[in-house]
Amino acid sequence: MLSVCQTNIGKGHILHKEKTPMRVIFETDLGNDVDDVLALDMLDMYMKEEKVNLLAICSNKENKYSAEFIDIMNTWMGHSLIPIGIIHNGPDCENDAKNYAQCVADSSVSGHPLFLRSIANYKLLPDATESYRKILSKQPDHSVVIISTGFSTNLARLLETKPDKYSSLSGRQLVAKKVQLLSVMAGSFEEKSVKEYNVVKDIESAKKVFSLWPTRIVDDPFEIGIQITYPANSIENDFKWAAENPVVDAYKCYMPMPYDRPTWDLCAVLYAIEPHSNYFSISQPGKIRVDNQGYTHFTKQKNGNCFYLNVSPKQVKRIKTHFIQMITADPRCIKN
Ligand SMILES: [Ca+2]
Repeated sequence: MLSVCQTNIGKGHILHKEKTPMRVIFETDLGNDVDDVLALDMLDMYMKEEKVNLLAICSNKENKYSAEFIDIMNTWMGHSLIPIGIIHNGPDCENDAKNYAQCVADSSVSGHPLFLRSIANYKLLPDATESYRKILSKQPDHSVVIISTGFSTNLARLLETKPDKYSSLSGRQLVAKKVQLLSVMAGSFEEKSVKEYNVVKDIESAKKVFSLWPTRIVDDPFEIGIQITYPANSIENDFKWAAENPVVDAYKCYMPMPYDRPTWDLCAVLYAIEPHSNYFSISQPGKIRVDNQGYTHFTKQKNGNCFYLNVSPKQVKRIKTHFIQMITADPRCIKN
């Protein structure tokens, strides 16, 4: 074991443990862009460090391979008990990208699946809105961080839920009571704004979340992740410690190699888990509005609950180094 882990010791990736792991729910459209996989990998590494208690992973990509890939990752990382929630009647994103999740799920050797699973039937997984209500109702007040790296559909539906067997509170009241932060990859606030994918796929839900969310929102906009790319040469050279790795296989399957991919979703994870490490700077408080075309608008407001991230060239460099260290670390070698 020592010889396996020596490769990571020299990397300067010394990870400190928070007193109590942060309670996190990961909301993802995993199966569209591959940065969700790297973001999930980061969360798994934070779990290994006992910095994060990943309460659930909810998919807003309506495709069975999304949940199946999450199960493969959880199983591979030794986190097979993390609950998974799925979406029904979600936005149509079936043909938006090459489904690397299916590609990895279909990998086999001599007729046997290459990666193990822990769940037998993905259709029986609970709806994400039910998962949220069930899990949030059991958490201490103002303790949960939600990281959203996909569409807003599940979160908008959660806000509209009614009292049920899990809680006498409405969805909005439950979020106000239990959630401390929504770290969300969405939108753009540059002068030359772009219609960002996560917003335009479900504009009505994005409108609802940004206007009705009752706690703090920190937005990781399009222009952050596009400045910080994950290097193809890391995918090709830094994973000698695992011959078969769902993260590497997903990356290689998503687009023809070599390519460097923006780290949009990883930035939402990094801010959420390490908000005081100065990886980013943060805007003044304000409100975020989504218009009918899917553009996002930020207006400063003294008591606003919304903020957005910025990065300097120096921070870009530091974040990129940190991402590579985290993603390439052998999970067997993480010390608490
Ligand atoms: Ca995503």
